[in-house]
Amino acid sequence: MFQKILIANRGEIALRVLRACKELGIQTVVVHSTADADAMHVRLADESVCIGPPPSRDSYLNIHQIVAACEITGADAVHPGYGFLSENAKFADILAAHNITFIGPSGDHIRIMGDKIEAKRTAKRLGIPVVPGSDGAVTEEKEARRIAAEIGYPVIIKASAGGGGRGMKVAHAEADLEIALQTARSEAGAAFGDDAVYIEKYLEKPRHIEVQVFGDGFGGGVHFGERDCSLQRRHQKVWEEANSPALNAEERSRIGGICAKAIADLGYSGAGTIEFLYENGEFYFIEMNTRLQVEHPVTEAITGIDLVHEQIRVGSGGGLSVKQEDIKFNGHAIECRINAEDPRTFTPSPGTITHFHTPGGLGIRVDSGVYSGYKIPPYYDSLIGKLIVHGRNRVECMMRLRRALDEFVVDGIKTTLPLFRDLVGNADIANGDYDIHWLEKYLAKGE
Ligand code: MV4
Repeated sequence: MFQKILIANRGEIALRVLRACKELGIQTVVVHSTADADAMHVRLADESVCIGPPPSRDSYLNIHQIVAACEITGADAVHPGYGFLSENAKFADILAAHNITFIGPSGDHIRIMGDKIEAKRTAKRLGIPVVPGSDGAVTEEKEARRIAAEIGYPVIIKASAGGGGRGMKVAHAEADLEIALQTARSEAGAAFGDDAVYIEKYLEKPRHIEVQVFGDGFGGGVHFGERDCSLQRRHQKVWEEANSPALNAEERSRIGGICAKAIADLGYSGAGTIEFLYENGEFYFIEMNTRLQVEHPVTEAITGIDLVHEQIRVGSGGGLSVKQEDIKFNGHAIECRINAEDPRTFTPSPGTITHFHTPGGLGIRVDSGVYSGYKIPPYYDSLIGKLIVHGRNRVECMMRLRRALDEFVVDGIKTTLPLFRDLVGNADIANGDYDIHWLEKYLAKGE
């Protein structure tokens, strides 16, 4: 097991990882920018190293400063959290070259999944159902026309170096195709320095369902069920749940089994998320994330398993603490992302939190790095906490969530709490009847 882990992140996820390290008796080092000197994770860590000025590229993204902090403190592993360097293959390779364990998959696996064309080709080879479309990059309009005619309109053109919704263009008919292809290619070239694009059938009303997987580091793979993350705004998840209201146990175990086997065959190590679009009872792979995700607590709530403990165990070569047959899905969990933003316009609202009171009681978890008197710096993303609620079934979970939202107090700044108080009272949400476009339509109506 590791003696000392350096946490290369900030905010609620730095605290989340720190808690797991403490429970496992592992010493903790955190790195922070000058803007985060008063952050909770800095106060609670055994050691902290200031690695630079506020902009991320000069601190949380500065690989050399982080490696230096490892050397100075004698950390034997790095947990990258999510965002920042968590899916940076070069960072994983550099740490390995310094004999420091990157708690995550190999640089090569990160690289494959970062290239969306390569990721899709790999998924298909491993027996994962993918969205119909081109086999690789498409450059010529003629070829694009042939593929689109074959799969049928509408089609979507995506940047291979994109992901997470960046660099996509929809063509509803052949007349739109040329412009869609040209703009997608030039935007991809400008944004990512790589103009490779691919074509897929455009699914009009899917849900976003993702499967939590783990490779044990010895060629084994398991799945921890799925999360439904269909409620998004501008490709930012807002509300996530496990299980998906759309799946039954048989569908869960079928797609989960396919993903677990693929992860084993790939020789993948650590936590991963296989993202699907789900429409008319069918799953279509879109991307794979090679990190721990923001929404991992809903999976923890229904399985009772600490996924960060598992990451650390696997990273240190100790394998998983559970086999597939030990992973049971118990009840229902929902996560609300509480952002320091205007609940209608989503404009960031940094500043001082004058009063912070979190709900409690059975089935309630709040992951947050903020406290009364804390000043939110304006340099980073606006997530200030997550409310995760568990119940024996979805109805109980929703009742408990409504109560927890009533108790939650965040004064001094604007937050997205009022949005969630509206959503828990909505009939479509109560019925689990929503797709990836539901939230944007709801917000556009201005109800
Ligand atoms: C799609 C799609 C429809 N058809 N691909 C957006 C983020 C990126 N991960 C993939 N995305 C989409 N890919 C096909 N073939 C619709 C989206 C999409 C979306 C997906 C998940 C959650 C919210 C979304 C919002 C708009 C579009």
